[in-house]
Amino acid sequence: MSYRALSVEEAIEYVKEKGLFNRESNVVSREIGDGNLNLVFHFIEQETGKGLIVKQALPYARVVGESWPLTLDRARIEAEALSLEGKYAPGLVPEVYGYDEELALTIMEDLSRCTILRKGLIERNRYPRLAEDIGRFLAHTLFHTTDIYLGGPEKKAIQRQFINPELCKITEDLVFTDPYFDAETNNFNPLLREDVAKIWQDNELKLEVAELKNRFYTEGQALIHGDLHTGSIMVTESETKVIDPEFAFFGPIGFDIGAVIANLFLNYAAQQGLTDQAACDSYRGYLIDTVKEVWHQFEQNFRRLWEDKAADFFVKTPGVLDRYLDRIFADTIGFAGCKMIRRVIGLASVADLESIEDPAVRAEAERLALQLGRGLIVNRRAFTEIEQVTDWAAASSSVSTAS
Ligand code: SR1
Ligand code: MG
Repeated sequence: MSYRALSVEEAIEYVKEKGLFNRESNVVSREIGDGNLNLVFHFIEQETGKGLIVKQALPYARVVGESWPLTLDRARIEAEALSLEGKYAPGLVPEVYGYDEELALTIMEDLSRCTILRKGLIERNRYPRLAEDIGRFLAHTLFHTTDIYLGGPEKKAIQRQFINPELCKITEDLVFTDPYFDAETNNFNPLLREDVAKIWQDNELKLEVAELKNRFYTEGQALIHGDLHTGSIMVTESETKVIDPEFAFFGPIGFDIGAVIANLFLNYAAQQGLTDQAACDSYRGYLIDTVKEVWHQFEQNFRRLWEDKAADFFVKTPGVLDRYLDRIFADTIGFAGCKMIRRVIGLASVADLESIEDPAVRAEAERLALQLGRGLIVNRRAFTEIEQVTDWAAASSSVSTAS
């Protein structure tokens, strides 16, 4: 079948034809995609309750429409990345049952028992497994795709599979460029005009963003997920699943860790909308603890993997691992800052902030997000421990609340 975007009826026909359900079964489907790019079909077989997901790439960015064409190859990248991630972090990604190159679709495990983490955080839920699972996911998927583990030639053979120029370009533009000038795609709260204009004039900040952008361009350190915000994580009380690696490519490790931390801090900033101060403080405490724990879990797992499995000539040289991790830490903090600023100024905001109805209250939360984002970027080399970062964030937000 040559490519066409499936209707719900065609999708049901497709999964039956593939033998995923009996032809006679009563299969009900809904298109549930709420992301920026793709169609997502959810199927339920009425007789058995068996569920299934089919994710189909559209030949354009759904959030903008057909005027923004986009490669279908991202469906292949996603299917192949899920398979590698599943190998190194078993249980932490959905199971893939099939990939159809012509239709640019992936057939995968139904995760409807899980909640999108962003939604769960907006509802102020707490997830006991989250930090440990995400730290493990990061360490295992990233370590096992470095040169340090694979060796140069094998790493490059895999890297070839994940050349992803169009999706990288989206990040280069939307994260590292457009928020720093009056780009047409930007979309920010009009009450922030003065704050945003200040950022456009802020050469100290732009110098640092230029450096981080250059690291994103050039640091092919490991196979990164590439879009690991809280909409790409699904959770229950007892499990965590990372979805949607269509932006995957060989990039800087800190970009993935920074994405997780940025999105926890964005929710932290969005608590500004809460009138119940005790509830705000308590949930912020939980978010801060999660930020710290994600980093610690990543670092502990990564150190263990390095000690057990690293193969490079220099791995036992004293100081090499510490220096490698220091670099990842500074990248993490800087990229987290970039990812916060883009969600306030650029295209594709986040529901944590958007769901604050009063524009003036929302502006307060967005100002805090900008202030934290800027601080993370320009101070990233001065921070040496995650506790310094979270203490600084907590102190900045209490000043911002008081003023
Ligand atoms: C046009 S795509 C906009 C954003 O959605 C994705 O989730 C990525 O974050 C991208 O930057
Ligand atoms: Mg996505």
